[in-house]
Amino acid sequence: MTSQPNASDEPTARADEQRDETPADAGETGPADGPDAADGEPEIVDGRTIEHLLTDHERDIASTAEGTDATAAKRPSLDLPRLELGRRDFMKAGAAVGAMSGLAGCTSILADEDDDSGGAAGSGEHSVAPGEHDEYYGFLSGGHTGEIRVVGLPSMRELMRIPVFQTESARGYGHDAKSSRMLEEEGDGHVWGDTHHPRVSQTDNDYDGRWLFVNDKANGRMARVDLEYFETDAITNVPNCQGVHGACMQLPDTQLVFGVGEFRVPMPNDGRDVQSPDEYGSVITAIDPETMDVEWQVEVDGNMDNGDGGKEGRWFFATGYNSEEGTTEGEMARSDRDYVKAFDIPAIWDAVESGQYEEISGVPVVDGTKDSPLNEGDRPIVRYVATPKSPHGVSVTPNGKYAIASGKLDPSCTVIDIEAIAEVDDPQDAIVGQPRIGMGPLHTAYDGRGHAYTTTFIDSEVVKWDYEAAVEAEAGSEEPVVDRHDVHYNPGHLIAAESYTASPQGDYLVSLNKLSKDRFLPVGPIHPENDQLFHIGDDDAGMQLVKDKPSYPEPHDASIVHKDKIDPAKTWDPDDYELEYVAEGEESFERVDDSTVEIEMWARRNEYAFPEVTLREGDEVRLKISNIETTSDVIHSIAIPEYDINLALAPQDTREVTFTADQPGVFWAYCAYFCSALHLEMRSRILVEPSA
Ligand code: CUK
Ligand code: CUA
Repeated sequence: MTSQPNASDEPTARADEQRDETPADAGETGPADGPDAADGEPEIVDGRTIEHLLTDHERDIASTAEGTDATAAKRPSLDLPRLELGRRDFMKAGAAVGAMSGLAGCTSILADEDDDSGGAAGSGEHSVAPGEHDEYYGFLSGGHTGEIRVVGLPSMRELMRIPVFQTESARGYGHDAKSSRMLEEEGDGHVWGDTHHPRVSQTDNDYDGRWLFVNDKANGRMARVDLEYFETDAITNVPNCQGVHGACMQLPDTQLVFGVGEFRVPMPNDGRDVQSPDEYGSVITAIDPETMDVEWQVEVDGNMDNGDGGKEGRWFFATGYNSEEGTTEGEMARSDRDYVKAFDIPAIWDAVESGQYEEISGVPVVDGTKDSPLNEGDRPIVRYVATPKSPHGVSVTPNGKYAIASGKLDPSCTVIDIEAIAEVDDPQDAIVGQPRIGMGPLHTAYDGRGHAYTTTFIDSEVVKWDYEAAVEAEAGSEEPVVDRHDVHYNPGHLIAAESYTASPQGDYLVSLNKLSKDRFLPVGPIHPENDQLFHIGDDDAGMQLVKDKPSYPEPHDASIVHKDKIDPAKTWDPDDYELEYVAEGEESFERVDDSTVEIEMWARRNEYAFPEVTLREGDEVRLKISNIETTSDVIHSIAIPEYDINLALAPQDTREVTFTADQPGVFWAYCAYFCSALHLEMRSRILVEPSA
């Protein structure tokens, strides 16, 4: 996959070349051979098959990467018949030329020349002046940084980061006793996570601003962030599954939080069945949002992927790939259809309550595989709806009528009638629409006016379509599409303001693009991603690209919540934590025994209660400290060098840490938050006397 698109190639020649790369060949040749090794019978490419486009797409990524050297940057454009291509357009050209080989239409891709892609600066109407506040909170996952990022919309200014699965010294997360205990006990000491899907709790199908839940795809956990303090307050280690990928809730009132298990593994994964992939399983997990306890799990066939809850509380949908239950890429992408699974939540509860489960790792696991007795009869617990092909995103329309799944390896989205799911004998009859969206559809968001917006990874577009029109139209029709807009480049998720509620705001949408290529100043070989803001409030004007925001790798999904629905604390309320506040005059230093010391102290501008602390080598020290400031934004910390400690202390907050003073010497504990003119003087001398 090293060849650059050849300027002299006719589009038709390229198309022939692609036809040689049949899906079957791609599966058999293996990664080392690359696409050129395929020499099977030419196959007429069916419009619904895109393996050749994927191959082409990979090649274009390679060639564009080559184009980032200085020489290539000077090359203004590359001539192809009918197409004037700059470097930026390579990706699209690959997709468009490929598309021409397989499809009659798709002229819109070629025609859409004016794509507003001009600059990174925001347009005036959608900017936020210095000192003014944004309209929305955007909560973006941080992917393999393990965190949540908070941005304001429409400015796209990053406001805060919330560490979830990783330690973060600036917030003292993983430094103080409570957060380290949480990371230790619910993560077996893992130091990172992979957050994908941040979902904000709802009451009556609207954001209540209480919590945000987010998955850990790496180490199979679900976390809860308290949105009063913007702080992770609970983590649950989910048994019987390797990665929790999709995350969503039972609505309308966040009765349960669901984690969708992705990788199939033995259950429990304790060394049994390692050589028997047939025995591996994949589960969804239901978690109580208050206690964060795992209530039950349901095992299914195949891999699962993303999930979304219906608005009325009965159904929960998960997409899946690998219904083949293969273990290699070739095996996983063989079938033309995989399943959207519709979970009947009350029926699952019935099974749990009547003891129809197997307890694995202390959790009731209900059998939801296709052959399960619980899927016979007139109230199956899981209905398997076959959709093309490796469906990825699934999201329920704001009115609760449809679940829409994106084809990923098929250009269509599948519209499933949620009410019909309960009524039809054959789950396939619940499919009421299958519009053709574009190449590589991944995720869908809503504006509340009947439009769906779907990202197409390969076409690099956001496609706006009318989902009722899709129900009326023939399967495979492009007619429901009302607008399409380039993004830069290769989008994964997109999210519209309050799209996951029953009443989206309909004004803004963010496309989370995986590749930024030459969109920003170069910063070395790892590029930022590109989050692009669209104004979608004017259906006549169409989607307007308003802003580019480079993003540290790598946000997947986001939730956008109106500012009036979040009520963050300005200072801590000592009633909200377990530790007792240490007021001025209550400071104490107590030697409990020969090797144990307990210190309770406070911090304020520009001092600690104790300017000096004397310890003995080997002392176990329990240090509790309160920030006794009442003024908001006056934050202190206590950093203790050599002991890897930095406690961040917001006003009225109290934190605790235990460490062993095993290093004799003098250590200046200091405040790491620049808090006042005398900040540099804010310190305490810690003397650790050698043990004779
Ligand atoms: S997934 Cu990342 S682009 Cu984890 Cu929701 Cu689709
Ligand atoms: Cu307190 Cu700097």
